[in-house]
Amino acid sequence: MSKTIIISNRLPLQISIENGELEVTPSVGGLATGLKSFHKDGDSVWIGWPGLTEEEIPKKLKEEVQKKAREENCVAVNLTSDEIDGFYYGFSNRTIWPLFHYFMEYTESDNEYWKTYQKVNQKYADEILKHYEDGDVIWVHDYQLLLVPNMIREKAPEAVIGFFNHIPFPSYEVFRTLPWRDEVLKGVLGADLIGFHTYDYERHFLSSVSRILRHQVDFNEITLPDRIVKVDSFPMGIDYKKFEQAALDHFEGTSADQSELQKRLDHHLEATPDAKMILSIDRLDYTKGIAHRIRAYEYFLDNNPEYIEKVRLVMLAVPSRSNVPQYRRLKREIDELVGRINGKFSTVSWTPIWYFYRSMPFHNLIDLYTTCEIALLTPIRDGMNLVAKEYIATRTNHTGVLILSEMAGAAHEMNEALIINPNNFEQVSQALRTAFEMPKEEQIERNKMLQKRLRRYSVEKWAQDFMKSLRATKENRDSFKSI
Ligand code: ADQ
Repeated sequence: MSKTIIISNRLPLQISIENGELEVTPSVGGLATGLKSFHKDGDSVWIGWPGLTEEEIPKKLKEEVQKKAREENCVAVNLTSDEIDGFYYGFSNRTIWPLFHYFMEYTESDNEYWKTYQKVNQKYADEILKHYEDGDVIWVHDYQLLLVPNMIREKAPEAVIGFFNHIPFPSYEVFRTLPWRDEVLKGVLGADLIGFHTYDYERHFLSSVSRILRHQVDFNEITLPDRIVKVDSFPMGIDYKKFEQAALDHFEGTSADQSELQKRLDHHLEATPDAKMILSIDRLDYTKGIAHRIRAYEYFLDNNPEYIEKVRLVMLAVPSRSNVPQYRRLKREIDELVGRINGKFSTVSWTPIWYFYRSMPFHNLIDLYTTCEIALLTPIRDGMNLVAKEYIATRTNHTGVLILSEMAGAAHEMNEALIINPNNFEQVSQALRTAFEMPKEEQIERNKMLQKRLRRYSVEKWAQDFMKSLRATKENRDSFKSI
């Protein structure tokens, strides 16, 4: 029987060593949570890195790592720490990530990173080929594995291969600056179907293919000498029921079930009943506009002193990629900004920003989503932004206001949110005032429309749509051959 092979940089599980024993925990993050249900329900195998380098796994535990992965229908790709440095922290996160998010000043062009990226992509492709059988469908994920589709195609020309890019694809004028632009495009074009979150990313990709490789592009199809490649947009959804149910359970729980965080949030609400909490949650990443957000909040307090002691920004930043210098610098910048603004505006009974720099368990995320009446998500660029969707899914009484950057892919589907340009502090400030004063009826009306859409286009639907489209490309290929 044919199966689906999913490939992503990381496995949906994280293997670590505690007191000499292997521990398996689920990975957090959009991709892992999104595809987990699809992986569990279907006949599929997931190939990826388990989170420990070869050097970190003692010899006697090497077999055990594979065994633990197999129990979850996963296959662990072994990577050395040098490979992780060059492939992940290097080319993926110092070249592709900043370039694709329009941070050209952060983009490094290092030939050693590129060589390691090619070598590691080949390792993933080889691992896939070990498990591939005729009739299997292969689904490759994200910017760390752009070369994998063609590496598989070279060895298995008949394979049905899909590729999904979780981050933006930049405009041609930006993409063309990449020294290895031809190789990257050729790598992705090994796929039969290439998916993006939005129509804009799809258009940018098609434009780069036509202008750099000079392939014929008709609407959303690229004609190669031997095949047609289809490009389409598939906006990724969330596991809507999971977030909705978690919020319902949260409200049903007794006070004894309450977390310490919830107790503090409630205490604040009781002490200042006419105050509102503004939530922001992101990985600590320069693309997420965290520093801009704090400055916009400062602008808001400077220009609207009547809100002093009436609002609080609850800001959760999850540590991320701290091996990359820009991320360390950003962490310092945010620490300083939070300190300066708290110093500037705090009163005896009030601090304007509550800042958490850590990962939180799922139930605490739900505490924050359900308690904060306003969510302020202001990425400078973001492929999709699942946090925006999760916030709306947990608002089971339909109140709450989402303020969302127009630079997030999610903004295309979430028109009922207050859509802002994160670089325009006056606009952000105006949106905060609107959110604060928005009547409950209007909040309910907006959120009900958002919820209806998010419930329908869940992550399951996203995966099904992609797979359906991918399987259909096989029929197209067969008819192309018979012409
Ligand atoms: P990310 O940049 O990681 O994803 P996002 O889409 O917001 O950003 O997903 C973050 C995920 O992590 C959410 O599902 C959230 O619940 C989870 N999370 C956040 N904080 C957490 C915490 N403290 N503890 C546990 N879980 C936490 C990339 C792209 C995005 C794109 C996704 C999916 O950058 O643009 O939306 O992939 O394609």
